[in-house]
Amino acid sequence: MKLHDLELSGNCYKVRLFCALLGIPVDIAPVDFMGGEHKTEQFGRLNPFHEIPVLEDAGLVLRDSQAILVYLARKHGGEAWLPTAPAEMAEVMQWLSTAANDVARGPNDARLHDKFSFDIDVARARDKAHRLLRILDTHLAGRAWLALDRPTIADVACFPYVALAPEGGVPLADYPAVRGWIERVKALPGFISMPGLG
Ligand SMILES: N[C@@H](CCC(=O)N[C@@H](CS)C(=O)NCC(=O)O)C(=O)O
Repeated sequence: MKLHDLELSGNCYKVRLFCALLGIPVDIAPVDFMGGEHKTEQFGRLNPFHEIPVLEDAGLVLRDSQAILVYLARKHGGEAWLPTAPAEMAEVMQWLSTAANDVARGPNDARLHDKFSFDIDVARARDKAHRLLRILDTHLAGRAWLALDRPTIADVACFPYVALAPEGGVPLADYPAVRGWIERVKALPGFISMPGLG
């Protein structure tokens, strides 16, 4: 199994982290992101959206970190990380949508602006980040995990850019339940870190 990867990407880290939590090996193929390798025609044959991560597994080529988590959870995680009962599966999936939308357009965009100089309306991204963090903090006030009563890929999908929010000028000081959740994720057996997580 091969992951086309960038160490500083939270979307790629999501996949590395989940492989570590599952205890499955993955070969890392670093992409020269700053050199524009992902924009080449050759990379476009792997992912026509020209984005990382991309996972290759026995002839299968998968783009999008959420889709990759779904694949790995169902292939290697049994019912633990993504159960198949309709309501339970949907409860996890709604947080994958949150990761792809609210997390991406909030804390992720703010970090892209501050850390990688992307041309993004950073005030708007920070507003969205704080709106998301208020919702998460309320949600997590009376529970340990985002979905169900245990860690699932909902937590893995949302974790990186929420935990990295301070790198985009979005402090977590006002969100104690979110900080408690971050510590719980960091305490999971097999957890690995990435630059910026402290
Ligand atoms: N929905 C995709 C988004 C992936 C994405 O935006 N990746 C970034 C790196 S973190 C990228 O490759 N951006 C391409 C670019 O900025 O040119 C996912 O979750 O994997």
